[in-house]
Amino acid sequence: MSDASNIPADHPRAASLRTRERMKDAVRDGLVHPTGLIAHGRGEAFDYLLGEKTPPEALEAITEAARLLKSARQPVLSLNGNVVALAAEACVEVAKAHPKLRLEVNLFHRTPERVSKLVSTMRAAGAKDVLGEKPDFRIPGLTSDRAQCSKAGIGEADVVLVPLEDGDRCQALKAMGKTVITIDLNPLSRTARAADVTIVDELTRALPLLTKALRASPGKAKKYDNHDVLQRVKARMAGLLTE
Ligand code: PTJ
Repeated sequence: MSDASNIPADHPRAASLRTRERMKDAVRDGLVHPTGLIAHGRGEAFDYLLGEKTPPEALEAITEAARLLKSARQPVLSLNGNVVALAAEACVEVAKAHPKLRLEVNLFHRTPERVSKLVSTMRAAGAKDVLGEKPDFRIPGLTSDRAQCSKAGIGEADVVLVPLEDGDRCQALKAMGKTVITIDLNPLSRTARAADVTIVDELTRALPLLTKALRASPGKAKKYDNHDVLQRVKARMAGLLTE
């Protein structure tokens, strides 16, 4: 299989194969870091354990995430290479649903060229304002390049949505007193466990649901326990394994 046009439409996993092609092209174009393909494969494996469907626990987490984002003083959606390659338009829709939310490119494998390409991709997808090209702030306690961010974005944010995150930064953001929301198919990851709200779902399924929740009128706040949500989603995955 050399490109997306060779994938038969009736192939049972055509959608997944097309996404793989898109990720491969995004590596070629310098948007996704090569190790992003490994992260994607790990995500695919965990998605099997969800039956490739949004679980009810993710819907609970999405409702809580929307509530936190709507009541935030300065909410930020942090973007990495995988997130932009998979879901640039869906991220723009989230931002449109919540005009206070700022978009910021923040990378683990940071180069100025990659940041600029990702910012341009977001602009081409309809984003008006994307931070990240002029970092003027460092996240304390992080030695990786991911510490470099914008004061007006992640630096001053009180609520940060960080999909497909690595654990170190999640913990560093928490240590700064921020509320962290993540989208991560792996409920065992350090990020999943450290975040305040973990949406265990596939990014491209979860983002439109988040947009819908942001547009909905706020319902009554329900008690939310992230540890309990993670326990239930793990039990769901284990159940699927033993079916
Ligand atoms: O673009 P950069 O340089 O910032 O690098 C981005 C990656 C993703 C390479 C970097 O952040 C990384 O290595 O991440 P990790 O530590 O592999 O974590 C990514 C997490 O996202 C893993 O737990 C995966 O299971 C999960 N994941 C992968 N694809 C998806 C996903 N979760 C939801 N939807 C997906 N499509």
